[in-house]
Amino acid sequence: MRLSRYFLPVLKENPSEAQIVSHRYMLRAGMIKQSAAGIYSWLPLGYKVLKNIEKIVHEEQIRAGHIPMLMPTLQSADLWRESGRYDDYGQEMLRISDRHGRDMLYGPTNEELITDIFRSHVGSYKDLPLTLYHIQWKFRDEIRPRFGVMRGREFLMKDGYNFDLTKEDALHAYNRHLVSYLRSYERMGLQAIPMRADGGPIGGDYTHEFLVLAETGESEVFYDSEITDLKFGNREIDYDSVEQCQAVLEEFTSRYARTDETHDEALFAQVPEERRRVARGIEVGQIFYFGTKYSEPMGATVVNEKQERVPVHMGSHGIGVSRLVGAIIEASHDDKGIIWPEGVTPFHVGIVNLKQGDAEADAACEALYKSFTALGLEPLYDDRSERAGAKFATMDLIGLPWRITVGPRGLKNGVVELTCRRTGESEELAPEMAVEKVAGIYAGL
Ligand code: 5CA
Repeated sequence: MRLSRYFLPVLKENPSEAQIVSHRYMLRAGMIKQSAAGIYSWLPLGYKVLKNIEKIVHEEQIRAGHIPMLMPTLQSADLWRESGRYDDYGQEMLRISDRHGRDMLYGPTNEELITDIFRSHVGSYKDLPLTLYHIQWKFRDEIRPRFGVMRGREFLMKDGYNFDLTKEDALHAYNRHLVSYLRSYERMGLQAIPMRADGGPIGGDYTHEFLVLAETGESEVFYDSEITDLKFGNREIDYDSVEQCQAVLEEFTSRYARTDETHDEALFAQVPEERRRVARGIEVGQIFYFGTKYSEPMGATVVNEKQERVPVHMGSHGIGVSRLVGAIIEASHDDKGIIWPEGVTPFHVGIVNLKQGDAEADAACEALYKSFTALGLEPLYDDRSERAGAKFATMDLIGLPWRITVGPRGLKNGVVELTCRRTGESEELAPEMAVEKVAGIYAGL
């Protein structure tokens, strides 16, 4: 993409409404624009990051054997009356009526809708296990939408639902989700720690939240510092193996880590004092096992091997896709702007032409642009006739992990400058070598 033809409405001033750094940088980098309280348009740069996060989530869910689909945003109130949640959900639910006076709602989550789909089409234990998921917009009429996309009213969520014959099978599905979530967050450059939590309006008493540690996080968390040394890394895992998934769950959940809702002072006191941490975190996902809470009242049953009709065991599993954009910025920025992890960056590399209009510099930038594109990478080429300082400031703000600076002086010596956004370190090297180095980094992801 050439910056002269892109839509990147960068703001010079700090927007006064933004209280935290991610909100400030998302507005300043032209990623989002508020349309109403807690409701945003995703401008091209923000949209690209959102799509990159979605792609990682899809890839990891499919790897775990979960099946993608799509359910609507608007739902009929009748299904929610069956589960009893139409009254229970309270004012967070946006209630609408259509022209025939039928009660509708903008879905805050999808347990009822998916249970209805399941009961309409599945009747035998032979069709289990089954996990269906989608990535769809949700609406929760939060009393205090704030911090930009972190606590929105309309937000994008991945929500997955497992259907199993027995509690044991459903717990395997739970563990599978835990593993796939660890992998997903790490691919986004994040450490998200599973912590025992509370079921809230979704229900169930077996649930973990995934928290990214950040001072601006809304949740208070208590944990054993040893947990921050754990990495999932590139290990191979067989998602069908009950033992392997269980072992990962045990590894990542055996140390003390809880949100304030489930915090237990007496248990926490057993952690050696020097390892006890009290901090804040951003909840980027939550997994639940709730047994037959929805299947029983809604009649989602299957016939088992003994020809008995039994309600299925279920769980639901969410990732805050749009919230993650903010969470990643909270975890990865400096005073100049965002620092995107390679896994989610909107463009792979920035090209800064120090002297637009100089025949040699222009040609060298065009050649770099072509080389990256031919390798399947997306460069953002700043081809505007701006001062070098302004170009650098924009690149630093939007946070591409790698920048190549091209100028007549370097070209005379046959070199360009490659700069790492995270460390600020630069090196001079031949243009082909710069391309090779950047391509190598992305090939290793
Ligand atoms: N049905 C279950 C799991 S599929 C569910 O709704 N879980 S949840 O309530 O925990 O939401 C899942 C994730 O969505 C949360 O972990 C959080 O990351 C994100 N989320 C929840 N509320 C908001 C909000 N108001 N703004 C942005 N993201 C949100």
